[in-house]
Amino acid sequence: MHKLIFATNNQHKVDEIKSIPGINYEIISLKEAGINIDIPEPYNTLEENATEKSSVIYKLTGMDCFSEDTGLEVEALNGEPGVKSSRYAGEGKSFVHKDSIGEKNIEKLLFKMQGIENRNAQFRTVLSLMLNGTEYKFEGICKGIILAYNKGEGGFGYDPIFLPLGAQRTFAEMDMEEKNRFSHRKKVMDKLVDFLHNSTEKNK
Ligand code: ITT
Repeated sequence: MHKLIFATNNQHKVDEIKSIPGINYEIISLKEAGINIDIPEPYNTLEENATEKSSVIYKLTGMDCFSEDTGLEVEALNGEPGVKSSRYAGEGKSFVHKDSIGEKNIEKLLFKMQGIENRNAQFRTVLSLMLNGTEYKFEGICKGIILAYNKGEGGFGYDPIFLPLGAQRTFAEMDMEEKNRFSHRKKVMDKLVDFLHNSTEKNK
């Protein structure tokens, strides 16, 4: 099976993507590839950071790979925390919402949104694929609203305060299969899978 490195250090992202059925590629995390680096996200856009992450891993390995950068964009806050989602309340990682940084990010966001009626928000994921040395980009969006309090114990990041449009439960109350019915990450992966399928067919 064709191998594809997923350039992330966030195990939750890896688990979510591996839980999607029917991907005809062997997805290998950085950890599984034996690569232990903290890839910088130096830019002010999800697009540039996604490119940075996949390019770093491509240069290091020469292998086909992809990365994604995700932000929670809140309408009433002009798109904040956006590209700063993982470090909204300060530097550090927020892989698990139970981490103190993850909790602090949520606290800061809920504080900023006190008294704000417009709770509209979206998760936006930009995926950068490096295939045979060429980059391709894809986007996935999940719209929803920000609750005024945490609800649910699962997931990671901002999952406990995000209620997707059309859902009755927050992402943190869903198992992965249910989250995949709504999520930005699943939508962008569907585009990636279609693209890979079409490019494999063309090369036959
Ligand atoms: P990598 O860069 O190693 O992939 P990361 O966690 O730093 O991991 P991002 O910069 O893309 O990844 O993510 C920014 C933050 O957005 C992330 O740390 C979470 O706090 C939040 N986030 C991303 N996807 C999320 C999701 O599906 N549910 C809830 N929060 C999410």
